[in-house]
Amino acid sequence: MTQKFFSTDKIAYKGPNNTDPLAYSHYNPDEIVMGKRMEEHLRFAVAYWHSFAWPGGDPFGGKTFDRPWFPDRISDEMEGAKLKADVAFDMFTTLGAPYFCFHDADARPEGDNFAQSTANLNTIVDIFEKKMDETGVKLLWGTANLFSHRRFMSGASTNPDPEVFAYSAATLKTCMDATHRLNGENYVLWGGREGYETLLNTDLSREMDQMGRMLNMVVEYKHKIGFKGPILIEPKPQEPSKHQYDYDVATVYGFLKKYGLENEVKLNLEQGHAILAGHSFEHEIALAQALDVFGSIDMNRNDYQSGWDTDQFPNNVPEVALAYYHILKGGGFTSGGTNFDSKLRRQSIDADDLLIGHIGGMDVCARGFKAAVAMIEDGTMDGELAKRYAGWDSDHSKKILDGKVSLEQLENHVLENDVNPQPRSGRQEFLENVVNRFV
Ligand code: XUL
Ligand code: CO
Repeated sequence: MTQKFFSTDKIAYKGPNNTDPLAYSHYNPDEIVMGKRMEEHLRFAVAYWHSFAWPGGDPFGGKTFDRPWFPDRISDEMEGAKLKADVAFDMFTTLGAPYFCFHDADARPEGDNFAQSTANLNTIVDIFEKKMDETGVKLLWGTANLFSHRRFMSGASTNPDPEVFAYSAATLKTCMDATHRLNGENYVLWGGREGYETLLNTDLSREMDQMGRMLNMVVEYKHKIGFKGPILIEPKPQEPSKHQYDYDVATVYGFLKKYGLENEVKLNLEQGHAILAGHSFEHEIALAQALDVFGSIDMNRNDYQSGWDTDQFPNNVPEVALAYYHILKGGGFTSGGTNFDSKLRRQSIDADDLLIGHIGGMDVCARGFKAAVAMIEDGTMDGELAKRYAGWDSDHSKKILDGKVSLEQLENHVLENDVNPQPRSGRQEFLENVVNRFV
């Protein structure tokens, strides 16, 4: 790179009294928490698309970001893609972000045909490989963009045209190959157009079968190439489609069961998507854990008034704290991590705004995480939960759950013991006040 893009090349931790906008106040990667470095707990990742490929447009206006790698600034698109990779890795190392995530379409220019697009991708993957070696930055996950190009407007695997299914399968294969080559720790599928606008033109049952078949092919290929990380589905209820098939955790789990994939596929949960589906983020996390399909997270919030997916950096510590509380209770991340699927507001046009957005996100996550650790170490909340369900630990109760007791036997039990249960307080306010001690 001839000219530096950012004004600094190192974001340091300066502690909670810090006022330097280009330093961390709470994220201290080397701090040992619960026996592990904070960096290893949180496993932060930068999203290539929002930071480097998104031009800042909205439905009423075009690009606001003036980046030297955009096509109106550099005529050779491949040169632009290389410059973009330079700046991206410069940002990862400046932030000290251990991971990044990318779609094929964020990283390489679209070719005139499939073969050329793949060749472009592989050229950039060569560059990524070299830069990852040099910097130690790792790939949290790779994914295919099967939603932006007009060929995918009626869906990828759920398209009425089997040739679009084939094109999508071919694209998925190239992206899985790229992810495997770069030692990606997960592979993500977000079904951006896997849904419908109107049932008047949609055969829902057929489309679900197509999607189930594609996912099975992805799993078969993963095993064939020896990719060790999990395949992750990212649920979202709507946007861009009016209705998306991967609505939320419960819906995706039902889908996985129907197509025999519940032991093969896990989930990448996004905070903003949970809210769009009418859930809290911790609900989606706890449910995925209960169903044994929790994988990774995209930690970006929505604007709660506007009602769409605004992909903002997180800034609500109490919300983030409850998310990490559940993640930690489930044992923490294994292959997953904290990806910022976050973009700047379109008026934040300075290069350093990209650093500042990520610094804020990482600091908010670190604060929430530390609060979650304190809640766990304090133990009041867990203790309350244990007390609330203590009755289920008796031998009699265990027999019920083990299927050894019938309705008639329970009727006898109630009659013989004159059972007359008395309600007990759920103590929600008490528990909320406990949480408030830590956030
Ligand atoms: C879209 C979204 C995607 C996925 C990856 O809402 O979250 O960026 O994370 O395709
Ligand atoms: Co996402």
